[in-house]
Amino acid sequence: MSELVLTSKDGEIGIITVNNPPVNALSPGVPEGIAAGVEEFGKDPSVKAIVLIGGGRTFIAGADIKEFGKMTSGERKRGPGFLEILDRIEMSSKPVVAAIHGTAFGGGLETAMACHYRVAVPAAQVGQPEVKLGIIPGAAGTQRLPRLAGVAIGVKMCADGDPIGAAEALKDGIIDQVVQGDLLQGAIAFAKGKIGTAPRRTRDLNGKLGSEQANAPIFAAARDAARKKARNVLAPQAAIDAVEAATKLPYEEGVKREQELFLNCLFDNQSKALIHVFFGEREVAKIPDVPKDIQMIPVNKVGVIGAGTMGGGIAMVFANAGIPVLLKETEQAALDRGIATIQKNYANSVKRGRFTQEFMDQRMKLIHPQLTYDGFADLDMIVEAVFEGMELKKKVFGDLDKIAKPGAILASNTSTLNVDEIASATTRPHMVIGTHFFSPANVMRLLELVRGKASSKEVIATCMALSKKLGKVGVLVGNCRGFVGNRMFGPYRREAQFLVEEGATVEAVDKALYDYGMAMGPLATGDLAGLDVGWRIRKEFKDAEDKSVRQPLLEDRLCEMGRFGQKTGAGWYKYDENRRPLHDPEVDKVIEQVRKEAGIQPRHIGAEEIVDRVIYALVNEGARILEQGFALRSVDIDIIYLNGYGYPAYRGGPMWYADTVGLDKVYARVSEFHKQHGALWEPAPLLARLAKEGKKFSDFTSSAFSATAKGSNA
Ligand code: T1G
Repeated sequence: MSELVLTSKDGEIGIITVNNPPVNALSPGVPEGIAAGVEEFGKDPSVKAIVLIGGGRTFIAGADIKEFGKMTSGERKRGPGFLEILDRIEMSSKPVVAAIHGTAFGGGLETAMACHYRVAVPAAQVGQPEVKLGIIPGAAGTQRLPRLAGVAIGVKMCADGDPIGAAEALKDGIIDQVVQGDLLQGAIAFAKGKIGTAPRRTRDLNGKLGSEQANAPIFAAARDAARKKARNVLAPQAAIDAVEAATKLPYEEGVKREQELFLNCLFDNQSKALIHVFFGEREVAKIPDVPKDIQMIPVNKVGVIGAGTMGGGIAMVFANAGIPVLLKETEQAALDRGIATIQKNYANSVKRGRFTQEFMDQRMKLIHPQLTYDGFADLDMIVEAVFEGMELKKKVFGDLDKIAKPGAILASNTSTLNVDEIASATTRPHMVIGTHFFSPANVMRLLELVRGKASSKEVIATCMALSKKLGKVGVLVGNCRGFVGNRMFGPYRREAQFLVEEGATVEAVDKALYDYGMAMGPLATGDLAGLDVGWRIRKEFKDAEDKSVRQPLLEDRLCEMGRFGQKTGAGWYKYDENRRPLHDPEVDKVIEQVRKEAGIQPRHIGAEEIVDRVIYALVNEGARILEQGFALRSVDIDIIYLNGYGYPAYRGGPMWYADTVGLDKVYARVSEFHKQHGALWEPAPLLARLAKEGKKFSDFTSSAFSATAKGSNA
């Protein structure tokens, strides 16, 4: 028996233990080991029943995702042998009980459902998260789950991919018992109770499959919901088709249909992109020059300076993680406004069933509003979230330097300003770091951590780990203007404006990017965030502007008219009382005026050019950021754009997308734009080099991750 799967006996009970840390993935040798264990115990007359359990921290967390990339389309015809192995478990003449702790996900839950019974500890979770990887359950999960839990729950779990807890799984019929206390002993006791009984095979349980008439509205609603929640994404629709097949076809034929749908998804670019994202979200946590075992700074008490939109949201983030927060403002009115907004946000979540009232009350108790620095000397970390002005931020950091205890982390939520300059206002720049949250901070998953030239490795490691605890994806970036996300967003929105100046309509630009998969078009996004934010920053950096380079004209013109977007009821669009964007002829007049002044002859611009201009502007700037060392890897940029800027995950991120298109094609298109539109489109040297070498951005790792600003974007 391989070391990946161990067998042992407890009286008449045979025990099969999966031993493949960290998550007992079904790596090669694991399914085979389980099947060998069932066979061994099948032949052993002293064994009357079998328990399958996971060693370490979890039951089986699914197929080994690393193996997917190795599958060739040749395997398309054969399909993995995993199904047969599950059939052997199900056909065992002796009862097989799955004992679940941690996560029974994907192939893990499918293995458990091939067993005759399932017991779990209260904290266990079960789920079919395959759609999050752009695939569907591929080992009869879409056939066995609706047989256990019914069609509605089966289709929801397979199409959403969200896990459920043990109590809910018991209620839904997925598991048979919640074991209090020791799992293995509980499972053995349960198995003993099944000795001598006929194995209950899930494939034979057709009672919950409903009728075509009863199921039709369920599938229609599921398809509708998936179209809204996962626009343009294949897998959820395929998962629904597979569960529907379970209700219409005999078991074996349903499994065949599932296989077809599974392999279609597996060999599609969407799943490659989503698997890139899965590993990417884990890769970004690894900082090459920060040792894994470095001493972390305990963060148990935090302070937030500023109770505005960002400060209030950041306070909620810490409170939601159970960390008490001192929230400081300068004036009572501002503090009251901040607290009122926090209460409103929590109340909305309670109304939408995301939180209980009790959870809200507990969280509100963790947020302590105040007008003084009382208690700040005792805090482990302080996050400054005041108005985006250098002088004010330096004043605050100067104050904190005198108040905070020596080992406290001093963080700034600046979204554009130089972190080293902010740190220079203290005597402890090694304890200073940028923690750039995204609005609304209590919702957006991204946390851009800005490494100052002096930020210590302990501070970096602590904040990277803390971001996971806060439910965020922390990405470490260098300290250049706009860091990574906003620095790339500049060219992205610049091109959107230029396209309108050159002849495209506002709606056409936004529709092209929306159809491409962006959560919202670039111009509508500007209206949502507030056009004045960028306008004020442009005015602050006006003197540094290179006059020889073309600048977008329209948004400044709209701002001069007081059209800041949704917050003023008008920007690129005008908004009705429900904040729905409407076409505004006033904007057409502004566009016409600007074209006339700039001598631009409008022309027809198709969606393809719009997407290429806007997305390749992102990619080209991303390439500069990589070669200048302000991002460690191209995947870091991808994860930033997916979690902070509404970039579609099924396209993997802007850098992954460029790799998928092929850098030779991207470089050719960028060079074309360079000829047509001048210096702004000069191809990044890294793009040119990788294209010539036939390489990808994912082949490039920044050797010199530089914290300090250098290169053309200093
Ligand atoms: N395959 C390979 N590696 C995996 C893995 C998997 N399924 N799951 C986790 N890892 C690695 C991960 O990359 C990381 O590596 C380490 O384990 C710890 O993970 C046939 C086809 C289980 C909830 O989608 O959701 O089954 O970075 O940091 O936060 O129908 O991992 O340390 O080198 O995430 O405690 C379906 C995916 C597969 C579950 C644990 N299963 N995993 O979270 O640890 S498709 C999934 C997770 C399938 C069948 C189909 C989470 C977790 P490294 P971690 P964690």
